[in-house]
Amino acid sequence: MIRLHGMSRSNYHCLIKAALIEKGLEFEEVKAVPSQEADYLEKSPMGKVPCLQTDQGFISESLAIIEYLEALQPEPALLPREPFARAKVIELIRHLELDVELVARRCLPAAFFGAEASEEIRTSTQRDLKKGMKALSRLLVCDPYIAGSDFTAADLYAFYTFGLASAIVRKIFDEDLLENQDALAALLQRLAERDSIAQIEAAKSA
Ligand SMILES: N[C@@H](CCC(=O)N[C@@H](CS)C(=O)NCC(=O)O)C(=O)O
Repeated sequence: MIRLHGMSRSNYHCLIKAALIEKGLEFEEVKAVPSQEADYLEKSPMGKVPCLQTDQGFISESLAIIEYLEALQPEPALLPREPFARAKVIELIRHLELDVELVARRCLPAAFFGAEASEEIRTSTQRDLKKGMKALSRLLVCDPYIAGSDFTAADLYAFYTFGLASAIVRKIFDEDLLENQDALAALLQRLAERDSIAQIEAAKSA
C-alpha cells in the first residue's frame, strides 16, 4: 500500500494527493510536518513534505513521485508518452516550480507567519516573479489545458503553484499575479472544479 506522508496545508502534498486520485491508486495518508529530526530526514532528506512510502522505500520531491506514479500506473497518463511532448510538460513544471512558486515562497513567512520581508527580498521577489511569469507566458497553451489538448501533471502544478503564489503576491504586494493572464486564470477556475482537486479542497474546508 502506498502511503502519502504530509499535511493538507502543503500545496505539494495536495498536488500528489490529486495525482493519486487521478490515477485511481489506493493510498493512505500519514500526517507529517516538515521536520529536521533524524528519523524524518531518513524519509525525506531535506525534511520537506510530502514524501511517498512504497514497499521499496521512501521517495521525496514531487516530480520524482509523479514519475514513479506514472511508471506504476501509466493510465490515465499525467505525462505524455511522446518524448518531445513529455519534455515540454516537464519544462512547464520546472518553470512553474523554480521561477514562480519558489520565488513567491521567499515572502511566505512574511505573508502568513508574521515575519518581516526586507526591502531587498520584496524587490527581488517582485523582479524575479515578473521574469518568471514572462517565461511562463511563452510556454502556456491553456487550450484547453496548460500544455495543450490533454490534462497533465503540469495542470496540477499550475493549480497548486498559483494557489500559493497568488495569495502571497496579493498579501505582500497587493497585486494580482494573474493580471493579463486571462486564459490561465480561466484554466485555474476550471481546474478547481475537477473532481480530484475539488475533493481535496472541499476536505480542507470541512
Ligand atoms: N521541491 C519540493 C518542495 C516541497 C516543499 O517545499 N514542501 C514544503 C511544504 S509545502 C515544505 O516541506 N517546507 C519545509 C521546508 O522548506 O523546510 C517538492 O517538489 O516536493
